[in-house]
Amino acid sequence: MIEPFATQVNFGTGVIDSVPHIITRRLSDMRRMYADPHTLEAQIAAHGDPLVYEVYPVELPEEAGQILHCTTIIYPGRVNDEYYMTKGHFHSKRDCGEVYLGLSGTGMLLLQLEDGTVRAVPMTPGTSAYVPPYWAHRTVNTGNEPFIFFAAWPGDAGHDYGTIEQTGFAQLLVDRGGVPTLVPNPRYP
Ligand code: PAN
Ligand code: ZN
Repeated sequence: MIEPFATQVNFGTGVIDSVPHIITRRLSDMRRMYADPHTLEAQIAAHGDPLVYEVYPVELPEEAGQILHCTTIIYPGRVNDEYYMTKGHFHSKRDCGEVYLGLSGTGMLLLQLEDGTVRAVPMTPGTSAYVPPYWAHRTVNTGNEPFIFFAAWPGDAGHDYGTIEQTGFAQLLVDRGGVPTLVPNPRYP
């Protein structure tokens, strides 16, 4: 039995107090995620492996009935014309959805079905975005400041990163003259 508790979420920084283990993702963790691997390696060499995003997960057992929740902070940046973003995943238990709430900055939630159907949902502070069951999801920072959001999902959902890691999303979100634009992913089968 878990005692009721509350955490304090800083909407401006994304920091959740009392989170013992922060997840950090650097450019070197994103090697398979970008369409232009040469620019990615050049940026790591030139800039010493910059931070792409951080996750503050509230510590809870990953089991049915629990509601896992966290904040994610995606820093502004690009690899060539592709924005900094999360790895993206399906839930291992495909019939588990999720809710995202925008806290700070500007971004896009990309969603994809197993058949390659892609949807994009813009997010700003106050946007409550719904990830329905069966949709893979990735968030992208399309602005010039950190993009921060809160997420809550079922404790037994699990994370399947492999499927997205192998093929990527069917469409890439790229900067075209300052405008976030979806283009076909040449790597997608
Ligand atoms: C989110 C994500 C978080 C980081 O909490 O896990 O934004 O993205 P990746 O997990 O794709 O690296 C979520 O969707 N949880 O299920
Ligand atoms: Zn998820």
